[in-house]
Amino acid sequence: MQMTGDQILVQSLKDEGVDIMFGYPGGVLLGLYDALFNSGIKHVLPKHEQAAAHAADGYARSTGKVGVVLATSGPGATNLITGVATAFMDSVPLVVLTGQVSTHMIGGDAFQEADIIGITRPITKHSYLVTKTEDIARIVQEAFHIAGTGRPGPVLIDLPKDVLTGKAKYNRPKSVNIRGYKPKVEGHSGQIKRVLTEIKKAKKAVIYAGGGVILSGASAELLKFAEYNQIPVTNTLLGLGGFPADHPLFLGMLGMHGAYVANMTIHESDLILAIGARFDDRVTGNVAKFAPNARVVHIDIDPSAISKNIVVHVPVVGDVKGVLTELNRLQKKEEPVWGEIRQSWLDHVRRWSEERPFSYDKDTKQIKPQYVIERLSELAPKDAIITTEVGQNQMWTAQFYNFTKPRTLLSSGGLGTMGYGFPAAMGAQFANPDKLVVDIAGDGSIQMNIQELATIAQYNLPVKILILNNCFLGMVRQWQELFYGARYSSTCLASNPDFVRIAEAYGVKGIKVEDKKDVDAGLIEMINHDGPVLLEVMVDREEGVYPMVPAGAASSDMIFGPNKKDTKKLKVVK
Ligand SMILES: Cc1ncc(C[n+]2csc(CCOP(=O)(O)OP(=O)(O)O)c2C)c(N)n1
Repeated sequence: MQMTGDQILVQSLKDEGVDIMFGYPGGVLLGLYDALFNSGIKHVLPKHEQAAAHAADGYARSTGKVGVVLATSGPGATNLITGVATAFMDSVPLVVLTGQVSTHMIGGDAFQEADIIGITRPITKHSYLVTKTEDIARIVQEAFHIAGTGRPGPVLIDLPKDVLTGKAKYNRPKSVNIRGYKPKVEGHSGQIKRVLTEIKKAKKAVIYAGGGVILSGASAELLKFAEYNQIPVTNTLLGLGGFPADHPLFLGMLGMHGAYVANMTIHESDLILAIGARFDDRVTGNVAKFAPNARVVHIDIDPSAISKNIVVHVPVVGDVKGVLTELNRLQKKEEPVWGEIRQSWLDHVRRWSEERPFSYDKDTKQIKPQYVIERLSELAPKDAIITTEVGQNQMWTAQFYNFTKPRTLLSSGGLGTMGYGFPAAMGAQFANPDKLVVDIAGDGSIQMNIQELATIAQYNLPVKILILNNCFLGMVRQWQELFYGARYSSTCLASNPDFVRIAEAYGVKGIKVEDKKDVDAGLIEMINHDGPVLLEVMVDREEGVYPMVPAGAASSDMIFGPNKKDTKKLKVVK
């Protein structure tokens, strides 16, 4: 039976098990939108394509499934770029569908034409320009396979108008076979044995676990491995939740705003076991000074990540879950070797954590943002999903929220995209209708996609937005305070709107808290309300994120904030 390209596309998505997608229509997609109508696939209409991409990303990160986003040719497609780049940097599986002008018009500066394949080449794992209607089913199948296997990432399919309106038979191959694409899943057994030798030799080992642990579903294996060897564990931002924050071996996040104990442990270690992590510069600081005495084992599915930023002594290319399972299996036969040496290292490490834990002034009358996050962490259920924006709000969340389960923190790590958290929370809420989903936001970043209040109101999606309002682009203000003589150039948000009234204008419940004693009540009201809520908390404008490794310093060279600041208040500059 002949079908139109539009119908083939919809059938292909159904055959991939797609039940929800996020998109925005336009001229070249009219037929496709008609085919989607009554297709059984839920189509969510955010109010900006960037938000559609982040929503698909939030759906993917919270479930491990491939997220799907659709935009029209030209401006629709280019509006996706920040979302695609965000997903690419954090290895999130997406299939990105874009409309394109008809094949004979491509390259002719047609109305709403953009070379989206060219524009997105550096930020996609792979891309397809479909030139024949009969190829659609195969390409969709391949795209899902590529997006979700190996190191996951976004795959783009550009769909010209005539390919969508053309007719062909539905022809979906029985299996996927892509020449040149065979991700290496199993680690080399010789290399795996070398890891065990390194562990036996080490006196001061540390595990540095990244988002790869969560992506491969290896949290249980990591826990077993760490416990068996009694090796302390530090997480990257994207790794948080991959190891339980309440575990005695857990050191907290490492890096620029990481825990003192985590950075000192890495710095003094003689063996780093990097698992599903990529030695990002926010983690290493000055690479020349990073962990000067350590041998480095790196377990990662992506061969190109090995020795990219740091010289690796023992690489193991493979899926983290498989490699850890094999390490655990081999170790079962052996007697643990840690003994006294391991114990004395752990004691040493513990001293660092007692010396300088994350802290803030608890006695002040002002509302400290860290306090709000601590209270949320205590009041929210353990399986709540937290998304963040970017800036101080993100770092305080990483420091003060106790993530004990994988896929409970969704945050833009690699690209650091302000405006990510709210739409990502929408995607996560659609995927997890029964869970509490909270976006922890700054007053700056929430305004980057604030129009999505309309979307959560429309679908009565119970997303909660918690704005930590410090009347500044806080993270940038902090750098200006520290390194630019407190000259606050263009970081004061004097024109902030009345967020509660904005929420209400969209039909969303708004709550404002200005007094420390009302924080708990505000949070509880937010959590218990069964629809969408925006909670604005007025926090100390001058609070900083500490410790901090200044740019270019060694990760052991942290600066610490004053325990108490004088009470002089920052003025809002009109
Ligand atoms: C799209 C985008 N633009 C600019 C930046 C640079 N940037 C990083 S943090 C930050 C300030 C964020 O302010 P706010 O959202 O109020 O959060 P706070 O730091 O106060 O918690 C800026 C401008 C960014 N990360 N992303």
